[in-house]
Parts: sequence; C-alpha cells; structure tokens
Amino acid sequence: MIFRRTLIAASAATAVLAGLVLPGTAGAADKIVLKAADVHPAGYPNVVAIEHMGQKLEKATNGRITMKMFPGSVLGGEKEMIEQTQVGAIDILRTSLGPVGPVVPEVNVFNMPFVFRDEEHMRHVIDGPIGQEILDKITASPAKMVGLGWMDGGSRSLYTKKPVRKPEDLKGMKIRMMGNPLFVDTMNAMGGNGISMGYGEVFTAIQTGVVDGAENNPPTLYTAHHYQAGAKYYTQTNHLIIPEIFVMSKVTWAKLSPEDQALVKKFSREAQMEQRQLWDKSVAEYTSKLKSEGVEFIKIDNKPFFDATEPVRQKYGSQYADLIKRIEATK
Ligand code: BDP
Repeated sequence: MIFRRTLIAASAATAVLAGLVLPGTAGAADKIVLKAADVHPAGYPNVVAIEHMGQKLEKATNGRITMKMFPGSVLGGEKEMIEQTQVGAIDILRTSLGPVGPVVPEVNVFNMPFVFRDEEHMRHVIDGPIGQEILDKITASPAKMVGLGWMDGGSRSLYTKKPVRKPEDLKGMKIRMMGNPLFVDTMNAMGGNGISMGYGEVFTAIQTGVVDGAENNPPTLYTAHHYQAGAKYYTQTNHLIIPEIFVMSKVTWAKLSPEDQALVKKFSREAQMEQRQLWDKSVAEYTSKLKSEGVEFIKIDNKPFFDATEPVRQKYGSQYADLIKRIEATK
C-alpha cells in the first residue's frame, strides 16, 4: 500500500515538473521518437535515405524529434507493416507501391506492367505534378497514411532456375509476385503462373521448389540472396518499373505541429533525391557482384512480354485513361 502511494506521489511530481517546462524549450513530454521500418537491411539505399532524414529532423529540432530505424523486416512483411502504420504502431514506412495497391487502388496506375518507358521516364513522372497527385490521393484516401515521397525501385526483371528468353519459356513455371492481384495477372499474361507471396518467404519457396523463380531488381536479388536459393538466370524483361514510397501514419502526422509537418515534407523531398544517387551506385555495385557470383544476365527483346501484358493494362488502366495519357506525355 505504502509502495502504491509512493508511486502515485512520484507520478504526480513528474506531471508537475512537466508543467514547469518553459515555453519554447523541449520537455521530456514533447519528445517524439519516430519509428521507421523497411524490409531491406541496414545499408540499403532506401534505409540510408530515411535514416538521413531522421538525422536532419533531429538537428533541425535540437533533438526534440529523433528516429529509430527497424530495417530487415524485423517488424514484419510489407502487408503487416502497412497495417501497423495505419494504426500508428509504425510512424514512417518505406514500402513498395505494390502492396499499397489493395489499400489505395488509385496507386495501381504506377503498378501496371510497362507503364513507364524507362527509369528516367518514371523519375520525371514521380518528381512532377503526377507524382504529387498520387501522394495526395494516398493522403486523402481512408487508408490513414500520409504520402511523403517516392524512391527509385529500378526495373523488375525475372529470375528463374531455368533460363527464360520468351513468354513460352515461362509455361508451367510458378513465379512469386508481390501481394496484389494485378501482379498475378501480369505474370499469367507473361506466360507463367503468378503466385502471390510475402517477400520473407521467397528464399525458401525457391529453394524447396514451391516456386520456380521470382522477379525483382538487382539490389534486392543480391541482398535477399535469392540467387543462392537456385534462381541464377536473370532475364531482363524490365516488366515492372514500380516507384517505391514512404508514408507516415496519420496518427503520427496528427500529433505534429504544422511547423514539424513542414520540416517532414521538406526532408522527405530531400530523401527522395538522395536515395536516387545511392540507388544508381547500388545497382552498378550489386549487378557486378551478382555476375561474379555466377548469375547469368540474359539480354532479350522484351517486346513479346510488352505485347502479352496489353490485356492487363486494359483491365486496370481503362478507368485511368486520362492519367495514363498524361504519364505517356511526360517527357
Ligand atoms: C523490393 C522492394 C520491396 C519489396 C520487395 C518484394 O524494394 O519494397 O518488398 O521488392 O518483392 O524491390 O516484395
């Protein structure tokens, strides 16, 4: 009983002390620790760019706002992390736009196969008004997330246990795709069998033959070691150029002052630009590492894959015909 009373007295004292903090100086109660998360490991360009954003926030607020990064899927796969972000258990999430599609269908325009001519084109679109519109659509949707900025995810190509050069070679092959029906449709149209699966399960699935391969960019193929599970043929289909995104939980956003929100926006744009520099370096670095590990890069004419996926663009794109015209018209 005495112990209980002491505790109550102690917390009352803390409350009084908290009230004594002078205006303009940060008291313990004002401190904000942003929990950031990513499936990628420490050192990956996307993780580094978000960490730098945290350091800038810390400096600009004299240590009032800090960030703690949880890389390497320690908080779960992207689907689970999106859910945690929606309820405020994660403050900042960097995720592929793929699994955001089922939550905010409007973003699927960027998830369509061959919607961008190349990575340069994608960058111009995300940096310009269309990129901002899609971020705003996420913010305005009921998904409880604020769209902060974009990142480069390069081009996704196929990697398989047996070489693939044309759509017919994919016949009967099970290929892991990210969790979004659009991607399963894409792989089925490309000639294989699309299997929707979380990123964390792919290594074992390739190794045990549950799937015959997957698709991704070179940095992910390298850092996730999928080639070591047996997928050693990398066919340069470049079928998906999906920008990645980072978002803030609306629960967190609502707790920030307008000044803090403006800082977050400013440093988000800087993170978007910084990640790109890191990304270009990492693609070159991991491509050569993959080659030295014996991964065979197969150059192909990807037109047959482009043609095969036309029905997917029709199915998912017809409702966004104007937007697609504007994407195409972006130089
Ligand atoms: C990587 C993305 C990551 C996805 C992963 C996947 O950077 O966000 O989780 O692909 O395939 O390229 O699930």
